[in-house]
Amino acid sequence: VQTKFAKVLIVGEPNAGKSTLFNYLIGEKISIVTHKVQTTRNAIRGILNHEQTQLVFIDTPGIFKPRITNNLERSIVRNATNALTEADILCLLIDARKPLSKETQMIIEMLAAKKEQRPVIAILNKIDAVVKEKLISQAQQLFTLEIFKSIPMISAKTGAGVERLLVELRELAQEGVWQYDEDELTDTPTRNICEDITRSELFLHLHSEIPYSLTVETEEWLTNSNNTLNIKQVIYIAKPSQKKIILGKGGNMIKLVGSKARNRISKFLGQKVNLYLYVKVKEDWQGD
Ligand SMILES: Nc1nc2c(ncn2[C@@H]2O[C@H](COP(=O)(O)OP(=O)(O)OP(=O)(O)O)[C@@H](O)[C@H]2O)c(=O)[nH]1
Ligand SMILES: [Mg+2]
Repeated sequence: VQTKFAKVLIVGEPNAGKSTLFNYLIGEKISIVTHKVQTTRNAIRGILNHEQTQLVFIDTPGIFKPRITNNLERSIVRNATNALTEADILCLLIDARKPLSKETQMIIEMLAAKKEQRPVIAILNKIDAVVKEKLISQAQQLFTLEIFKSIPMISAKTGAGVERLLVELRELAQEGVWQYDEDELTDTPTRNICEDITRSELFLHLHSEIPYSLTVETEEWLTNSNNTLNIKQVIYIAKPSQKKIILGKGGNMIKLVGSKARNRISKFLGQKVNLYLYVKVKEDWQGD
């Protein structure tokens, strides 16, 4: 049987629901989701096989206009735009609840330049939270741009419309060899996914700007004799003054984040886990 293969890029403004869609498609919570913008930092690949077709989805950081002075913001956006050249099919995810944003319009301009080389699709997301009339006028507005091959409407949260989208993507896939093994789910290392789980708990529990400037790294990953996995992660912060906030009163915050993250990591790995979190100052990591 002739196999088919396509890399499908998911781009869009921050908070459009890209990682939610990605996880729904892959059937695993590989990419972290929060209600805050700029959750995803690196492009992450997930593989979905169906009959003879292999689709590789690439979840990217939301694209926005970075502040020139902010190296982290610039590298986040670069991680997304670099991925544009790698894909066979480009999907722009749009939050249909609101009018087309500046960011989305900026991305549409980037995609317009690519539409001769590969199909570009505009996906209206969050239809579970929008009235029908609004959806139709949004779709019309996008249609008149003459850039998009189609304008499917979905809810990444409920899964509505996603199966139809998949049928279309499989039809667009070209004949070619599969680039990943049949049983492979992602090429992102497991420990990076676990670092992201901890980072997302910090995002969820810290009500401040700090999560945007921190990073999580694995320092130790060891299975002990009781078959329990010991993981040591370091939370790198930009300023010494942030340490107090991350630790919380009497260590409350770090304990809460640690126990939530441990449960999720343990569930993800299907294994008992001891998670040890350390906070360290790394003055200039944003410039790395
Ligand atoms: N109602 C509704 N909410 C959604 C839907 N899809 C995503 N969301 C919510 O939108 C928020 C952002 O979702 P993410 O998947 O993290 O968005 P993202 O585009 O990956 O964001 P960045 O990584 O920051 O660019 C979360 O609170 C999701 O639960 C949807 O179809 N309907
Ligand atoms: Mg994301």
